[in-house]
Amino acid sequence: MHFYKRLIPAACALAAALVLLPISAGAEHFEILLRVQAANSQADAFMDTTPPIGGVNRRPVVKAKAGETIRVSWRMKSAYPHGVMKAVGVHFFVVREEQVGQKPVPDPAGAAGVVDNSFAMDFNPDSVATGALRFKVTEPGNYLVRLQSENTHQEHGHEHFSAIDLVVE
Ligand SMILES: [Cu+2]
Repeated sequence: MHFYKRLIPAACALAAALVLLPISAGAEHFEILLRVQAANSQADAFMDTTPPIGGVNRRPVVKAKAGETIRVSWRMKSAYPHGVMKAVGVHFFVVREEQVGQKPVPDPAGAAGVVDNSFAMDFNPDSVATGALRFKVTEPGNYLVRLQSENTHQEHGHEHFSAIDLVVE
């Protein structure tokens, strides 16, 4: 009898997991392209999702020298044909990081932040947001350049991002 009582919660947990699975498997809500260009190095990155923290894909690395102009451009397009995604946060930032390829994302609003821009918009099925930025990094070190969605986790089960590491020597 005792044994049966334990089985019931386990069965419920399994049913919940099966219901959630199709939602998180359909990860196509946005197409993202992020490009970072330095004088002699450049890279493109595409969409990744979180969780897990820091995503799944290995990030490309761009190398630059201190004081070089770094050019960044990004494009975020709805890949969701079924309706309007309301009040999506679009957050672009550059932040110092400890190690190239690290998974934890430092807080751009904190001491590690270099650039921090964000806004919110509704994405219709054909909506596209783009941005471009030039900046200079004067301090050698490792930096994370990242564009991410916010406020979509509740509906989609994840957030979307694209990220590139910038190594300044
Ligand atoms: Cu998605």
